[in-house]
Amino acid sequence: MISRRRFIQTGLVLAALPKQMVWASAKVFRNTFRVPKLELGKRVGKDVYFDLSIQSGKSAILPNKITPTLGINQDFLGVTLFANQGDKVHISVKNTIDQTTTLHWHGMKLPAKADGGPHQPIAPNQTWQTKFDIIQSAATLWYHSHQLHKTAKQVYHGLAGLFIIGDDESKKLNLPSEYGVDDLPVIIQDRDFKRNGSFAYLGSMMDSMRGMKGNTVLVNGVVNPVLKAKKSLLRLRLLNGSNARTYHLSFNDNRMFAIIGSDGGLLEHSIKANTLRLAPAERVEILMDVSDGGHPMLQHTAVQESSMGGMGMMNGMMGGEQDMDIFQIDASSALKSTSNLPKTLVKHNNPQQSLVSKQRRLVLQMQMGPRMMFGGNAFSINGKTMDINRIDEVVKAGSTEIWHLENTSMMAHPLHIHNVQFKVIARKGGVKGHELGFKDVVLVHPRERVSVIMKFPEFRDATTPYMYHCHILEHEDRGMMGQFVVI
Ligand SMILES: [Cu+2]
Repeated sequence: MISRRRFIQTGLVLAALPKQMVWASAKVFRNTFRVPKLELGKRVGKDVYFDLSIQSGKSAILPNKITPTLGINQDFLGVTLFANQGDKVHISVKNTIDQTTTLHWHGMKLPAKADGGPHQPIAPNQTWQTKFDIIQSAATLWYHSHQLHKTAKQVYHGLAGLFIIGDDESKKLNLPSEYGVDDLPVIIQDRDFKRNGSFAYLGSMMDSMRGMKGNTVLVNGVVNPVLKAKKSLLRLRLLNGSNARTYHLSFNDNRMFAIIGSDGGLLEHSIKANTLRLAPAERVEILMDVSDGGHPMLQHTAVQESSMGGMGMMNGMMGGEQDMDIFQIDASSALKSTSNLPKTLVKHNNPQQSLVSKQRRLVLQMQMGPRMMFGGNAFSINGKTMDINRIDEVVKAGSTEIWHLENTSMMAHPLHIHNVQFKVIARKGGVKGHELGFKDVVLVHPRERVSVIMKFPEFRDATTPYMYHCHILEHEDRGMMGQFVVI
């Protein structure tokens, strides 16, 4: 039996240890890691049929509490859709909830009418039928609500899931690819709860200004789960599905991992790293070796993404960051993997600078004052807030363009462009890590200019626009969004 005095001493010893040693030795998560159900659809040759239902549900997220949630084919969040490059997907989306919503295929190259943005609303009890060809390479994409002015709240309550694309080139690499075994989705989201267990959303003016950040982290809808690793080489498909928080990720034992993919698919070469930054909507695929049988914990380290110059108090309020544990891996019974960690992955068909026919400038702004304080359209791009009846940019199909994203506001904004995968060609400090890959969203810091190059797909539609917008969903809903058509 440990005496009280001995117990106190042990406590002191623990307190004196470096933080990461305490975590590594003492902290063990108990909740079971949940893998969203894989939905392969009904396949007839290259035609794949998906039947989706947007529904409300009740979820056990906190102990002894029930949380009202939204989901796609399940109570909370969406099933994982999978299709191959070259497939034609036919998707039926039935809206069984009592509000109008949409489903947007984030990162997908597709005709504007199939995009699932604000121009394809699905009223309650209605079904939206859409179809498109999968023309791009293997990637971890996702899908989520994009209802005008309602996206943030609907995603927060659960309208988001993964859409994985496979292809022949990636299959040859012998990467871990057994879904739920050594190929694992990791959807990271932060939430706040009311005492009765329901989600707390926009409790303060600050939540709506900086975007909603919660104090509880969920992985695939579960609070701080532990993953019992079955294999010694794991592929994690990380999605930052949070409304506003940017994560600075590392493992508590500081272990190295290999970054193999970004938003738009696999990188050309794997990159060794022990930290990575993941802004809202970004995806990164990593490979990690857990053959040591350890218990690594993925953590978020507080870094302020906003900058208010000398206004220290405002800076703290705008950032509101704290260190957070995300999930743990228990590798004590992992079997030796036969998969690879290749150095060389796939060859990229990069957009050519010599073919650039147009350059555009998007200036990201926020207006302080009454509009900001009282929930109006206080966020803008090029001085304009989102207007669904206004086309902001007209792009030629098949053309190559450079867009310069300039942030004159005091907060970082992750800017997302629909229907393209771009390359970052210039940013402060150079382009590094997963930002070397194809991307559809990029974080732009205060007073920073990030330049991206992209080739637009050959889909023409003069009347149905695509969106570009900040992926802090409260900013998107409050005006930081514009529309472009491709002709
Ligand atoms: Cu923003």
